[in-house]
Amino acid sequence: MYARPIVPKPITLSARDGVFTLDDSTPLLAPEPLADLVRELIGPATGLRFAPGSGGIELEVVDDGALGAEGYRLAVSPDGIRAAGTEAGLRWAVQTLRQLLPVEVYADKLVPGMRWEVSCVEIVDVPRYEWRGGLLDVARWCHPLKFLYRYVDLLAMHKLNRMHLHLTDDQGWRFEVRKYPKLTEVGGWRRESAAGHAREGRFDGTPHGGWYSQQELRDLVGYAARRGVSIMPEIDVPGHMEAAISAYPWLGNYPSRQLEVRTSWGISQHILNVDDATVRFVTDVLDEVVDVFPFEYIHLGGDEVPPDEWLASESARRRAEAAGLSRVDGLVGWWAGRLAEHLAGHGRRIAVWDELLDRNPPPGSLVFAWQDASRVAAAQEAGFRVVAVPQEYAYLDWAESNSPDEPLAIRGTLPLSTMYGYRPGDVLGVQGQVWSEYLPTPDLVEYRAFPRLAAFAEIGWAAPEPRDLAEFTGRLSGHLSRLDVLGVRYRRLDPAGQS
Ligand code: TNX
Repeated sequence: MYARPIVPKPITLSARDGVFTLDDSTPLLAPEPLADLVRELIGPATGLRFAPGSGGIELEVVDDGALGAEGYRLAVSPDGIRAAGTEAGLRWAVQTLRQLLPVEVYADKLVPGMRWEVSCVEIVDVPRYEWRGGLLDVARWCHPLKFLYRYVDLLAMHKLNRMHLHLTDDQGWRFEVRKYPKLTEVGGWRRESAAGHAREGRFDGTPHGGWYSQQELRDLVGYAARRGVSIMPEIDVPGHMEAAISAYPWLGNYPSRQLEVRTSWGISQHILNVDDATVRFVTDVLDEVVDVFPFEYIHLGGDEVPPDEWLASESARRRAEAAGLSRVDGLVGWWAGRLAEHLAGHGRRIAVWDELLDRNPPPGSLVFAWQDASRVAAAQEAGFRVVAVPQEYAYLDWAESNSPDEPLAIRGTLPLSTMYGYRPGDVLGVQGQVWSEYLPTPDLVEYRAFPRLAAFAEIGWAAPEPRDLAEFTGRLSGHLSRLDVLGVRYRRLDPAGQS
């Protein structure tokens, strides 16, 4: 095996004799956004300045059909380092180059006395799946903005190219909406609940909340884009909306009732009503969302919508009838259709959870199949593009084991070995999901996400066959020393044979 472990595994890698050593005289030839990326990713630890010039590191943008949109070639010889690919592909080449260097390159400040040596190698690498994502739920707990940046870095390090930001839920609204300031002023805060903190013993009764300004998110989007990560925002409707209804009670089915931002987990019964004013409200919100997030897809949720309030509502019944629906729960599809039409006017498409499959989703929707693997197949059969996130393989909020030492989790168990064994088939891609009910702190998020997200990243990038768990965990244990340098609070690997 090659001396330095690469995760996700390159499609082809041939070791060659010799080494190339980066030093202060190593020049860099690359178009500007990429030259900056090299300096940002390799500069701080090495202290190298990479003066412009040829004969050192050379990154060349080429249009080579065999490499596709994100593939790259990378050759390290005693004479220098050459990479070729699209701009997107070359970003991944830089990530691979970083993994070819000593792990200390991941330090955020100068590591003195190092020899920045790279063994010679030839790599040709093309991802298997177009969508390789990570969902982060910032609604249940408002994770610090700084951590969102760190998560972007961790995604990019694993060649994951999509960040799905779950921005709204029953327990909190995190996206600043200028037209409706109470969404964050009221909907962004909840009375603290013991849920999720109970076992850690840190419940102190103080309210929890927070939100991100549009400018903060715009900056995050730009930072992520420079690293090859597109951010897809999710505004989850018409269920999971208790925080919004608490801020503006007229959005709900009992406008005279003042709700509270939900303080416990689980699914709220309180959902949006189907009035024109409420549709208008959501389209107003989406107008601000598209202004911040340039990504083609906006995720509109559609999961777990209890129909009880609509069943009891005269206007919902009339709306369903007018839309030709035999049951009120079909209104979930009606909602998606109205909003998809609105977003089409902005040149955007919608993504939805797989519950929509039974509710006539708008054609062209991207379906996130989460309930189980059979829903992945169902979405494909129904002719939709699919991102496979079946919970039994993709839910990083599940505990890895049933050991009593495991921090409290919503469900379990999902060991690394199971995750690594997932074969998504012919889908658009895969995504690891971090729901954060029981993950109130960045440390806990990291504990649950790593190293399982590295396994999922490898499925998304390489989908290696045969799936050799021992080979992977061998490579992974070397990779973990990079996470050590970064200070990631990952879960230690189980002793061999026990995962
Ligand atoms: C189901 S996945 C949910 C989330 C929860 C998650 C917990 C999905 C579309 N809905 O609201 O956080 O389970 O695992």
